[in-house]
Amino acid sequence: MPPAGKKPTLPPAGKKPAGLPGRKPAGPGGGKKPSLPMGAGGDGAPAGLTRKDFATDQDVRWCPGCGDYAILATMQRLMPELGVPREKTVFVSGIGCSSRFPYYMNTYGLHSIHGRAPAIATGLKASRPDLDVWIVTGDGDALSIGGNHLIHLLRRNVNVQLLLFNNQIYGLTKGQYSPTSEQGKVTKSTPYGSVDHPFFPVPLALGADATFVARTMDRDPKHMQAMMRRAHDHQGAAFLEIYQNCNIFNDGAFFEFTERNTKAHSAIFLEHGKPLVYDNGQRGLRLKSFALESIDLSTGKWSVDDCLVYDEGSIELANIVSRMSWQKDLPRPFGVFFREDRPSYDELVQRQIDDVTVRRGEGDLAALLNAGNTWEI
Ligand SMILES: Cc1ncc(C[n+]2csc(CCOP(=O)(O)OP(=O)(O)O)c2C)c(N)n1
Ligand code: SF4
Ligand SMILES: [Mg+2]
Repeated sequence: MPPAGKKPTLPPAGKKPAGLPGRKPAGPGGGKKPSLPMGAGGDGAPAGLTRKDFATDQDVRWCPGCGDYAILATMQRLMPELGVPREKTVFVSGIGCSSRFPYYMNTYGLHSIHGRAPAIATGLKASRPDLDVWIVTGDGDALSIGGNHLIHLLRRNVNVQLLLFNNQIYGLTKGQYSPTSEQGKVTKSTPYGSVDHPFFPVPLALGADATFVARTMDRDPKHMQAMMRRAHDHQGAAFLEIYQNCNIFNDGAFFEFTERNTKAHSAIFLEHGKPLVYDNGQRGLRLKSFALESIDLSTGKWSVDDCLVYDEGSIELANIVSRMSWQKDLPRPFGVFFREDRPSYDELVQRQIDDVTVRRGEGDLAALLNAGNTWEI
């Protein structure tokens, strides 16, 4: 956590609500945003809200310079554009610096239990599908104590957006290594270097059958906003990893990919239907057997036509490209790795309730509780 007593300045200015709880059967196939009545979210948002309407009167308790500010500012700028009323928007977080996010959003929010934001958000979305639910979590919160809950949220395809602020460290508890810290990381809890093999969140999300998987960075607000919007537009669990600088306990963890002097040749931006080109058009990636190879486009030997054209609907490509994170000689990918349509958990729950109600009539909870064997104590 930031040094006590500091009041950093406010950050610079800057879905998909599914069907209402009213038992609307959800059709198979997913991918379609149900239209809502005015006032129910989406098209019902009051016009004229600005970024300031989404800021709160709370003192922001992040360290000055923390990457969390840029993420907050980007979200506050995006919110009016999404057009979802504040009272229909909920931010659910776990525990960590990142998880303080709901205090700073003028919407509903739950600063919940360590690692359990996905479980709480699942219950919320299943019982109130009209709400637009965002999860904010950190690499420790989501992948250590909450690893189990994360993978089940993704495989179930709960219709929420999950933002994983990855700073490769436990910030709140003052700098212990996390599941995304690199091997050999020296921290107070690993004074001789961590021996753990790290997780890469993107391949993990793909392995859990997430239907939307993307990565962005705190230092590129334009890209970050575009990815947040894509996550929001997706019907189903949208997983967005955000590289976030913790300037106190892990400063510069991602500078190679985010800073002007190295970004062009260290980062590549995936775009559906476009060739994989980076380094200001000087280099590209081609598929060689089951792996990617970096090719020099400046010598005349190779051209853009030799580069792989990205297809975000291909799980095979997504798996190959996500594994590039392990290869030092290849750039780090950002953008949407994968997207597919699949009915969401909350849709299926509602559909099942509808089906059973048609066949058996409205349920009677009191009768259910008193059915079968009961005991008086
Ligand atoms: C049950 C429980 N175990 C451990 C902790 C201590 N703890 C608080 S936050 C945290 C990790 C936070 O790391 P991360 O999720 O990466 O968030 P960051 O602070 O880096 O944003 C830990 C271990 C706790 N609060 N509760
Ligand atoms: S993530 Fe790091 S820089 Fe940000 S508030 Fe926490 S300790 Fe401070
Ligand atoms: Mg962290």
